[in-house]
Amino acid sequence: MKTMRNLIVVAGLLAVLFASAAAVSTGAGEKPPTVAMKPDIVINDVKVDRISSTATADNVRITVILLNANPITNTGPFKVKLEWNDKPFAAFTQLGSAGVPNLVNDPSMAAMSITRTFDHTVPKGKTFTYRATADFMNQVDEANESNNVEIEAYTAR
Ligand SMILES: [Ca+2]
Ligand SMILES: [Ca+2]
Repeated sequence: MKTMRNLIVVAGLLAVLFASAAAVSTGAGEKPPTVAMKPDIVINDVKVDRISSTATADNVRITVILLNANPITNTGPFKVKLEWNDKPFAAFTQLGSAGVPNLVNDPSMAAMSITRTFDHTVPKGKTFTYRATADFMNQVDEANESNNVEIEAYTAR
């Protein structure tokens, strides 16, 4: 009995599928259906600039510049995080995260990037490495998920 009901449900779904396929193919003269392109969040640059300094440390501002590399796509909301460590191969500690509401790539508009900044203090004589990761919560399904991390080091002298 249950199997019969499942069969009826499957048949119904197939009928809907065929109906929508027919609706697409009757669009004579229209453009062929295009596959929706996925967006691609890219970290364009990570910069570390000294904004002030004391006898013992530099106060730095880390600037993360984000782009969407794929034309005619939107990312929707996602987050970027910034982490740091104070020696090579040491574990990273999260400094902060920031939200981005949307990254549009519209070729008819000027190139659009979004910048997020984080402030930190580096003791004199230390080299800190900063690692930015875009979409670290995997909110956006992208054409390329392997280009979302960028690293930049800073030495306080
Ligand atoms: Ca990406
Ligand atoms: Ca992603």
